Amino acid sequence: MKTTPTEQALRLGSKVVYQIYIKSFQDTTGNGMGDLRGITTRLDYLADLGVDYLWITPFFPSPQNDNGYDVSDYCAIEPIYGTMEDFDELSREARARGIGLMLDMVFNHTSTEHEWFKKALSGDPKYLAYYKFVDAEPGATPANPGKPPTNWESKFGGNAWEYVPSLNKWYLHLFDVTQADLNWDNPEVRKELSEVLRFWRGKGVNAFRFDVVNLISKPAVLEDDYEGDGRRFYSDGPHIHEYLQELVRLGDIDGLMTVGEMSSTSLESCIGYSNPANHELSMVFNFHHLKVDYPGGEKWALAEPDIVGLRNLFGTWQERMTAGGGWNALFWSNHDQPRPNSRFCDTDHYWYESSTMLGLCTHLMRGTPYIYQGEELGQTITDYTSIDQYRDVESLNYYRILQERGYTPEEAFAIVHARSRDDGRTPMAWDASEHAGFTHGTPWLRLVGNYPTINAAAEMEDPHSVRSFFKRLIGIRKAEEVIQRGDVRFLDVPSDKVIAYERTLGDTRVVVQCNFSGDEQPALATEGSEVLVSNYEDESAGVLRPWEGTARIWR
Ligand code: TEU
Repeated sequence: MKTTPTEQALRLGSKVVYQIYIKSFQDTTGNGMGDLRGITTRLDYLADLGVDYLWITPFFPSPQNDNGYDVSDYCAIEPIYGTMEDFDELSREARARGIGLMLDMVFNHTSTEHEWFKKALSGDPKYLAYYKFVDAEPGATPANPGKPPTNWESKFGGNAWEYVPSLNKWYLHLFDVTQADLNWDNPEVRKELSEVLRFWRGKGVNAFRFDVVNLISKPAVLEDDYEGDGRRFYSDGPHIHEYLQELVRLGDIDGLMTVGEMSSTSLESCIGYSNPANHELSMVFNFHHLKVDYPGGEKWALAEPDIVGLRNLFGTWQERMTAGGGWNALFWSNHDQPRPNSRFCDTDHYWYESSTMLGLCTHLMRGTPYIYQGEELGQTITDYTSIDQYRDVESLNYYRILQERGYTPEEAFAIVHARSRDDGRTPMAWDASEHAGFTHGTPWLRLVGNYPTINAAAEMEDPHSVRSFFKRLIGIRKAEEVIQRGDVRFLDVPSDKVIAYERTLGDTRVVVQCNFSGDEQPALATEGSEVLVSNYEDESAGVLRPWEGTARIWR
């Protein structure tokens, strides 16, 4: 079946996805970690918000070294998160409310606790061929294993290869040492993974998110990278489109709602992944816009965000993905990113304006918006004061690595504080009671101290809250075809702190203007229009006020 670009927009452009980081969403057992039943108890809250799909981060058996992104069995439930019956109940109850579940498939790697890896470690050739094992250098011994196969760096710090003395081989791990990369060049691996999709399909699952899926196709020749950390060799790798098409075909998921997480990707590749004619994925996450505050591309250093760069990235991706028939996932936030209101705006002085302007900025673009739990409440980054309050493996590694690079403990802490993945992973703030209604036990990760005011219960009652604003944004997407499928064009603006774009469909035109500063900025003329949505109550011609986000419509 051929899908035309308009059908694509009709199918995807009216949907909104809500991301649940299960460990931090709602605990029902008192173990301090969220669980599947916790999600079920909060379905009415999510239905009220108006979202269509819940992307739930991995809840499969896992040693939890990377909070579930180290999967040891793809077709079962991790006991801390519940049982298969809990999953079935959640699935049923969600469907009864018109909400679909989007499962998170971590197919680039497995946990080293997975059966397949254990069999590989025992020397079974079938399973050795499931992973990226490479013989040690000639003459290598366990006491002196020599150099790793390449100088590639793990995304969590250190070399990406681990030596196994009993085998005299190295295996590749682009992430933690307990996350071994699968060998997608092996057709049996590809078949196994498509069976996983069929298993969950059989349980009625109709949406999937694929973790770092553009890293699955490694180059045939392994070589050192003298220009970078190795990513240019394996990102959007040689057989990536072929493998994705096969996975979609064998897993029988063509036409379902799917999104691929694309690490250090290119626009051309993303058109390929998401153009319906290719039968790969519905849409893509790319992260270029979330690096505008990385000086020289370095995550572990601090800088002010480059708003002109941000505008150019949004503009290029919006316009060129549209022209190429691709489709964008729209997002600021997920479980790997610090909360964007704290990161890009000023939550000390303009918390409401900051949190709502960001939402308005992406929700009216062309694509499918994603809301990360707590974003709709304006939750902020942590107020942690000490490294032992952090849990994330990457944060703890880099706290050490930064000091090895010569930073003082205080400097290293300041960087981790601003950059940690735990900044977005603190428990969901449900109400003002102890532990914010998240757990009766001890939360696995400390809550942010502002939850007595920033929480769901308080914001549900207030028609002017951040949550009410997000609910309105979702309502506008549902109501306005111009937002669902209109064309998009970025506009020239007389300020380097403003991002503006227009959406058009027939005679309808929407102009969105966002002020990324705490100062007044000049606004574009908008005669003859009316306000579609704004984070300021009254109108003010000619200027954008601090952190103002306003959309105006001509009908
Ligand atoms: O993330 C992939 C990824 O590239 C980023 O998380 C990156 O590692 C991070 O920003 C480093 O600065 C996905 C998942 O979202 C993440 O939670 C997992 O840890 C990772 O894959 C491995 O599965």
